[in-house]
Amino acid sequence: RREPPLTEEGWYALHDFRTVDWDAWRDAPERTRERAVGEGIAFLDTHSDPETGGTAVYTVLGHKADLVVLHLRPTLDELDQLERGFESTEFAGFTEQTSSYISVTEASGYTERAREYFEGEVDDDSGLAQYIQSRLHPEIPDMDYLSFYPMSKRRTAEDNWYDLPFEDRAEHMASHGDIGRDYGGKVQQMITGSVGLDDHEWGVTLWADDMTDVKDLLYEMRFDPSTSRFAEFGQFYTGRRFEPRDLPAFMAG
Ligand code: 76R
Repeated sequence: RREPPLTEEGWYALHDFRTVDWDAWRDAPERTRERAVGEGIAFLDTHSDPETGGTAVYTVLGHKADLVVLHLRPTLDELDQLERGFESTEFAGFTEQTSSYISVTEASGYTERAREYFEGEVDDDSGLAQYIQSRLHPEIPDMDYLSFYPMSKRRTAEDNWYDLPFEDRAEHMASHGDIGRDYGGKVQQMITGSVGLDDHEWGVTLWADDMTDVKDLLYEMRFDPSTSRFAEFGQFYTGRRFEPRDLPAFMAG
């Protein structure tokens, strides 16, 4: 029997993808539209608090969605309320939820140091503990672009991640982490686990000010065995950050 890595979970994440019914929007009376964007802004603005989670909104390029609202919160109950709270705004009446993803921030004990943390041998105010806490309770960075996709680890007869001994998986994750760290400052990532919560095993949320940095990072990872042999991907989404107060400009096209 193989041992799973120890994990610790932090905030829950909801990626709420929406398309806009542009025909209905154009046909709506001016007063309705003003009320709708007003409600949309009020909802998105009052629901951001970096202490207890965060909310950010992005336009989504391409046909898969027009918007994604990302919420991070300590409990699923809060995410449930937020999802329905948004649905009850007049603004949401002009949108349709085309996709969504439910997951929870996750740190895993693959590295030697992380194992010490999980075994309680590390001070709460040490750099390592603070680093892990920042991965579990991330502040949504003030970066312009977002990339999101769900992924799983492969389970085929030849390449089955879940059949590998712990040491082999730890080695793969170490070389994976080495690639990632080279992009420090350029690409920020949030790894959220979704086993039992959604259709894939993890959500990958990446932020950057230059999307070619994301492309370079992912391309490099594609050649690393942790990805080349063991990764299976869902759909990719590309978003651009905007402030809630710019909702009227977004809706004006
Ligand atoms: O060094 C550390 O403290 C953490 C090392 C680390 C782990 C354990 C790490 C580093 N990741 C870990 C786990 Mn990651 N990560 C991805 C993707 O598109 C692809 O090919 C893969 C999608 C990206 C882009 C990425 C980026 N990582 C994981 C796991 C869980 C595996 C498990 O538990 O079995 C997945 C699914 C996953 C996927 N990773 C990093 C990055 C980056 C940029 C880093 C370095 C970040 C840093 O050190 O701050």
